[in-house]
Amino acid sequence: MKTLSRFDYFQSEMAVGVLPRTPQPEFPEHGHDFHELVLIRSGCALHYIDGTPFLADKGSVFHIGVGQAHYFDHIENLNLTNIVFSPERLQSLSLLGFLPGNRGHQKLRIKPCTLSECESLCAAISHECQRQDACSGSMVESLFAQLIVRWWREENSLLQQQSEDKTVSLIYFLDQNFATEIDFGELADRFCIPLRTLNRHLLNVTGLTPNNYLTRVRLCNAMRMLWQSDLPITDIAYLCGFNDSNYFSSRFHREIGLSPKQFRMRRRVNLDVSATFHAELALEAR
Ligand code: RM4
Ligand code: NI
Repeated sequence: MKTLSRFDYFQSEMAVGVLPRTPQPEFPEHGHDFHELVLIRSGCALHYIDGTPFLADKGSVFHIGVGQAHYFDHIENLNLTNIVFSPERLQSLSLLGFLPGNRGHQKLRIKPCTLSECESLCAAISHECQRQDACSGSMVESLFAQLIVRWWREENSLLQQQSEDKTVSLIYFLDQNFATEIDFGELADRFCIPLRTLNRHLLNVTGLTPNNYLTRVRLCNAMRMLWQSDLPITDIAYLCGFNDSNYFSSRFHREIGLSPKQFRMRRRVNLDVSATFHAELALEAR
C-alpha cells in the first residue's frame, strides 16, 4: 500500500493545506505521512478506514491519522475537501485534542449551515496558502483552529442533546437503532418534526432520502458484521434490521455488486493475501 508524502501535497513550509476534490476520483487504498480531515460536501460513497466501511454522505467529517489506511468505494457524485496537516509544523498544538475522531467517534456529522461555514474557512485557508507573505502561516493556523472549534462545538452540543437541530439528533438515533424496525412517521412524532419536514431536512443534511439513508446505514453495518464475525447471513440480515434475508441479499447485491457470501469470501481472501504480504515484508525487513 502506498504512503502519500507531504512533499507532494503541501505548499512548502505550510503546516496545513486544503485539497478540494470536485469530484473525488477513484483512488487506491493509501496512508499518509500527514493527517487528513475529510469533509464530505455532497454525493455519497463507502469510506473504508482501516478496512471498516463507513457511510460517507453529505455533512460527514472523518479524521485519518498517520498510519491509518483509507479509500472510497461505490462512489456516487462524491465531492469533498481534504484538510491536511502536519502537527510537527504547527506553532500551537493546544487544539489537537479537540479534533474529530479523538473521542472514539470515527465520523462526525455537521449541519448544512456549519458545512457552509467550513467551506468558507477552507477557501480562506487556500487563499492564505497562495499568498505566502510573512503572516500567512499564522493566518492559516488561526483559520484551521476555527475549523477545529466549529467541529468540536457541534459535536459537543449534539452529544449533550442541546441541539436545536432535531433532524441531526434523529440521524444519530438512526445510526444507533438501525437494527430495530423504523417507522418514519412515529419517529417524526417522537422528535416533534412534521413528517414532510423530516423528509426534506434529512435530504438536506445527508443528501439522501430517509429510506436510502437507513438502508445504507444497515448495509454498512452488515458489511462490518460479515467481515468481523462468523454469524450466518440470515442472522446478520436480522441484526441489521432486515426482516427478510432474501430481500437483504438482493439489496446488498444491488448496492455493493456482490452477494453477502461473495463479499465475505472476498474480504477473507484479501485479508489472507495482505497478511501474507505483510508477513513477507516483515521477514525481508529483518
Ligand atoms: C486523493 C484522495 C486521498 C488524499 C489525496 C491527497 O485524491 O482524496 O484521500 O489523501 O488525494
Ligand atoms: Ni487520503
